[in-house]
Amino acid sequence: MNQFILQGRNSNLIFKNKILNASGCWCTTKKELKDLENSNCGGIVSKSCLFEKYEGNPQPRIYLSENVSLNSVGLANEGFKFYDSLKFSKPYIISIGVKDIELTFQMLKIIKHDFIELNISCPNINKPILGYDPDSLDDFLERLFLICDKNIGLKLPPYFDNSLLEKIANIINKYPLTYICCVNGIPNGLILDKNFNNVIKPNDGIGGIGGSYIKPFGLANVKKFNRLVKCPIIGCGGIKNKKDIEEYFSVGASLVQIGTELMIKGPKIFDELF
Ligand code: RRO
Repeated sequence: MNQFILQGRNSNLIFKNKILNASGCWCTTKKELKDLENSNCGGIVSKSCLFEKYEGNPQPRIYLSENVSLNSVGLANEGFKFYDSLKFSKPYIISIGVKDIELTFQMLKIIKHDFIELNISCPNINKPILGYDPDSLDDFLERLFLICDKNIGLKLPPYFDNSLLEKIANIINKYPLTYICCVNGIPNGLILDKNFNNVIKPNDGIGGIGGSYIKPFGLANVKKFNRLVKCPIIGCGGIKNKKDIEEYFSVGASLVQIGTELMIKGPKIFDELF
């Protein structure tokens, strides 16, 4: 049985299989989200949204290749009310981009949907990444759980320093989080073409790195967090095939998300994976 039940604080999500899209991949427009509904993915995560619709960074802003991707989309999204208005025939999680803390609290007060993934790891917002700042993250979560009874997952950045990872794990254990998802893209990557030109336009060509290159970091982060936190973990980073998925399950992931490979192959990728 491939089913997984994600236990929330007052309701559960029942996934028919354990493979979801990664937020940001094939999940910004209504058509893309419908494509996911009609595919063999077990659940849907929306593009990280902000209070208002936002067009994001100039194009080209995504580079895809067999083993590595680079993006600086810059939180292009339709605004949180759009994502909150949609209903699907499979589990649906709305991702919120935590860019401005006060606006995030406002969204959480208004939003009706019950399962939220808070993205505290966007590599492209030109602000400190909240997931790399344990004191600010602790303050944020303390405030959040005073006002919010929703089911909250956290999308984490990849950690490269053990003491920081352990501090973050201790903070996670202080709060009734529904899950964590490890990992978002690695920030501050640069890829040049054969003429030494940037392959994406925004931010001097610099953005978040995904794809196979980051799988070793995703796996290690899941393995370490699995030894330290109480909540379930969604594994993400560089998954291309069933073996990659089994690797994430073997180090403690309960569910997985597919990013770069979904962007390359489209939602038919789920037919190969599930
Ligand atoms: O929109 C983006 O540029 C973006 C986001 Br919010 C994120 O979380 N991760 C990423 O690679 N790109």
